[in-house]
Amino acid sequence: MSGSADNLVIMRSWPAPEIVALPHHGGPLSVHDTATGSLRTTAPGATARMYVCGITPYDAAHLGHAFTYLTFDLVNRVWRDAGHAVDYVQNITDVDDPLLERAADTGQDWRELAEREIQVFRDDMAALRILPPRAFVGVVESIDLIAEFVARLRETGAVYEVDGDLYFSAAEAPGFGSVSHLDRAAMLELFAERGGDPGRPGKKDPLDWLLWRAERPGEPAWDTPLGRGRPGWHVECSAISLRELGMGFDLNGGGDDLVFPHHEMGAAEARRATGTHPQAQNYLHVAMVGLHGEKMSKSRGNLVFVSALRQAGADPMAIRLALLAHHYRTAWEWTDGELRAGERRLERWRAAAALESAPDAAPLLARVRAALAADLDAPAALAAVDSWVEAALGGAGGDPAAPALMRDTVDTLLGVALDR
Ligand code: 5CA
Ligand code: ZN
Repeated sequence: MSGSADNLVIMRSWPAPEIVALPHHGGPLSVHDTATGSLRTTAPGATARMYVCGITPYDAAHLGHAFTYLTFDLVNRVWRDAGHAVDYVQNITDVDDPLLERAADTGQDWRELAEREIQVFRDDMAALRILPPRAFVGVVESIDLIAEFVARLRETGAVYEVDGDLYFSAAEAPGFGSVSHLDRAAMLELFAERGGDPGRPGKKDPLDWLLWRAERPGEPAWDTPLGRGRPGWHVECSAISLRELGMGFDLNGGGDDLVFPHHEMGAAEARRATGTHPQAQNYLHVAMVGLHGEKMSKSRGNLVFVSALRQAGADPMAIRLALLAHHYRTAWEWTDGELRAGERRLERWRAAAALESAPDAAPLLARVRAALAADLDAPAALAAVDSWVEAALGGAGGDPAAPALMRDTVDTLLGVALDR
């Protein structure tokens, strides 16, 4: 396998849904920041900068993924509504062990597998009306960038070699623990569970992590100044976010399975490489969606796919409403009842939006804005719309402009289009 230019595919993201401007502006967004363990008001400049960890494309996109990307979509919408531009970057882990293993197990070419799943993901994101990132960046197209970043880390003296592979020394990681605040025993446990190799002989510390994997027979590898090989996992996100957004960007996030080791190790890399910190002002993590009592995960195979629901005829807006019924910090379980509840809600909202007149929707806009600004309380926003809808369908109000303002509010802030 070679790293020649013919496999350099610059990733496209997906088509953007239209955003309608609402009257006036919403207020600043507060979110629960993992690193400080507190509710913090985000304070972006004219352009808010957000990085979100993207998929490993061997099975995309299940409802857990959708819940995570929807959460950051709310961040995006609330910031825009508050008057900021948003510079949003997302990676794609399009070369990594789990993808290569799946390809090998199923006798597929790993590139074709990734390409196909990335396209399913794009289609799902577009159907769910998730705003696309400005930069949707794959690892395969970023090999040189990542190798340069690893070389830069090596120059700082934080890197050593084990049988040709390069490791970051946890002892040289400035501020290690400042994202997750876990004790060492918990770190060791999670590291073993989530792709780490605490037991590998030759490491100085079990927590030291892989930056660069030298070529193995049958595995993809690229020629770089580090030798032939491929990047480790965490370093892709620190290198890509640093190039695209710099240091101190406004929000770094993903599902809460990424707090440790992924975001801890990535933050340490960025800090060591640049000598500055923080990598991000806030770290936001989304609680896990489960199915049948366990986290929905590709390795467990207990998945419900957005694409399968869509193929079975589910309205993507009902799926979106089903997800919005949950707060991002509360783990929950998917059931068929979730989708049915989303469908019922969508029906009622559409009926109310189609009325000739309804109760003034300006207070509704204010309530939805306030709910989302307060740690993205989507369930509270839905409850506000529900009560307006109930009044409207009950015949209250005589404002002919109200249905349009309600539609725009729901469309722009919640991303739910009510036209059929
Ligand atoms: N490629 C890496 C990140 S660099 C990765 O974690 N890929 S993933 O495909 O496993 O997950 C993609 C995103 O969905 C991550 O942010 C992950 O934290 C999130 N995620 C995965 N499973 C769930 C779940 N069951 N519920 C909520 N979010 C999830
Ligand atoms: Zn990541």
